Parts: sequence; C-alpha cells; structure tokens
Amino acid sequence: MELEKKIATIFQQFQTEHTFKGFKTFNSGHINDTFLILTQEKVSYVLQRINTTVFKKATDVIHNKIKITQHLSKKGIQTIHFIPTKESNYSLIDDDNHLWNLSEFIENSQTYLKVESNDIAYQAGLITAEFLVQTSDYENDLVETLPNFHSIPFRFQEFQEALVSASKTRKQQAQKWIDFALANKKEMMVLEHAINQKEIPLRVTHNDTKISNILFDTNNKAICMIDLDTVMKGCIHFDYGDALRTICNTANEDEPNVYNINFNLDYFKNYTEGFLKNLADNISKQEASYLPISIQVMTFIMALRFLTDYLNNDVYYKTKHPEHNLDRASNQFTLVEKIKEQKPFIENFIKTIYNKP
Ligand code: GN1
Ligand code: MG
Repeated sequence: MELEKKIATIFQQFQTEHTFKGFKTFNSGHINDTFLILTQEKVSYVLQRINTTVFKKATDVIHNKIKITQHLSKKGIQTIHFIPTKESNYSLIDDDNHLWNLSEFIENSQTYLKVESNDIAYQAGLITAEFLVQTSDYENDLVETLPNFHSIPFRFQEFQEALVSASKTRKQQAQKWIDFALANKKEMMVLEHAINQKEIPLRVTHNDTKISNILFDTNNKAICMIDLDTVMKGCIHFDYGDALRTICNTANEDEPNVYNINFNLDYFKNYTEGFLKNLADNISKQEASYLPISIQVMTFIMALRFLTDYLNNDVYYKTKHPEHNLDRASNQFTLVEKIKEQKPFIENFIKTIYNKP
C-alpha cells in the first residue's frame, strides 16, 4: 500500500475527531519511524511505527509509555498524551505486523538536533532532571523491554560475537576502533561495578536523553521529554551521560571528520547546573561522585554499539551509506577521547556544584 494511504488508514483507527490531510516524516530516529499527521482542522498528531525487530515485545514498550505519561499527567506535569484506538487499545498492529501508536502533537513546540546556546543546555539539564524527580515515586512495574540496555559487559559480549562473524574488510576498516574499544574496556566497567555493588540505586530512567528528545517552546523553555520508548529501570547516570554526549558534541553524531569533534565545556557547565538544580536534593554524595565517569561511559556504549552494528553489516540502526555506522563509531570514540582529556575539569566542576556534606 502506498505510504500516505497506509498512514491515513492507520490514523483513522484511532479515537480522534479530526480528518487526515497529510503527513511529514521525522528523520532523526535510528530505529522507529515517526510521522507528523496534519488534519483538516489544523490539529496535529505524532504517529509512530515501532520497529518490532528491535522491540520484540513492542506492546510492553506501549505499556511503559502509557504508565509513565499517566503518572506524570496525574501529578500535573506536562507530558505527551497517547490516544487510544477505536477499540480502546493504545496501539494497533497492521497487516504487516507493525505496531503503531498515536500521540497529540504539542503545538508551538520544537526540537533541536544540536545545542545552539548555553541557555538551551541549561534548560535541557532542568528537564532531564525533572523527569527523574517526577518519576522517582512511580511504583516500578515497568517492563525491561531491552534488557541490559546500558550494560557494558552485555555490549562487549555483542561486540565480541560480531568480531567473530565480521567480514575481513569491515574488520580492517574498523581496526583502529576495535583496538580502542578493547584497550578501554576496564575503565568503562566502573559504573556497572558501582551498580552491582549497590552503590548506585536503580529508579525510573528515560534512557535516551539525546537533545532531539527534548521538546522546547518557542522561547526555548524546555517543555517535556519525548520518545519514551526506552523508559525502564536505570540509574541517573544513564540519562546524565547520554544527554551530555549529544549536547556537548561540537559535531553531529555521524560527522565523519573527526577534527570537527570537541567536547563543549560551556554546554557541559550549563547542562550540569540545570540538572543538579533540580536533582541535587534527591541524590546521595556517592551517586554524584559517579556523574563524571558516566559521560565517557555512555558515549563509549554508543560508540561500541555503532561499531558492533558495522561489524554485523548494519542490521540494527538505519543507515544512509555503507560506512555510516563506522562514521558514527569513530565520531563517538573520538568524543570519548575528548571527554577523557577534560576529566579533571569535569570532576572539579561537578564538585563545586554538588557541594553537599
Ligand atoms: C537510538 O531510535 P533513536 O534514535 O531514538 C537508540 C539509542 C541511541 C540512539 C543514538 C532503542 O535511538 O539507544 O542512543 O539511537 N535506541 C535504541 O542516537 O536502540
Ligand atoms: Mg529513542
């Protein structure tokens, strides 16, 4: 079926009083497909098709998203709203076995692929922490939709398996970063170790806090977090580190020229100020002490996953050309190097902001 007709048919199966007029495709997601639905009445919606190869139990993803957004709404916190189908489900499965869900589009909102000012970085810090604070009292019946999502040992196991089956050519192309990944393994285990030792508590986390998953109003005030596909149990470090990975990268995530990649310290400072303004009273000194390392660990995890997918011949992430995943991997590994160079500064700054006894 032609895409427009398909989308119109799917949209009509949800409970809205509006008439389909057209659609636009959002291009930033690596896994799912997301469309902006335009209606005759000028009310817009966001329609999402979940990739069921990645999310094997996609209905659990819906369960998590509904539960968390309802929890936030009940508390009067601004969030996205999902719309039920005419059969009163929050998702529907089409003839091709794809799973769809619909939410309201928040009017006069915008997203950024790159941070453009200190103020945006600060706002991003406020809202990612606000999400953690406001979900911390949620009685956690969230499903582990992607187990071990941010686990270094798990990601290394996937990487080692990919190394065994990878083509000689791809391994040669990626050799520099394969060596880098192996050489850095031990250092990257620190966060995992702290979780296992129960030094860091688990709570509800967003798990994909890149800048494009934050909605801003036209005055650049952060409204809420979007893309709740990976809301699961985690630690604050996942959300803090992952946010800074995109906020402070001076280049886009897939920029092939590594000379353009740097870690922007002004954005780091502003994001951290916003984040700790909302969260400092909710975390222990021990939790705070692992914030610096989380930036490099989260960036490293993304690098390793891109590298693994390159070695696997691009089966997980959407790619636009054969070297796309390798470009992303070398970009993120380069960023890890830049973050490491700034380690003393990062540690000192966090200490001055979180100066609790
Ligand atoms: C994926 O699909 P998207 O763009 O929301 C990935 C995240 C990565 C991100 C890298 C389910 O997110 O973990 O951080 O790409 N999501 C999944 O940009 O694997
Ligand atoms: Mg996502």
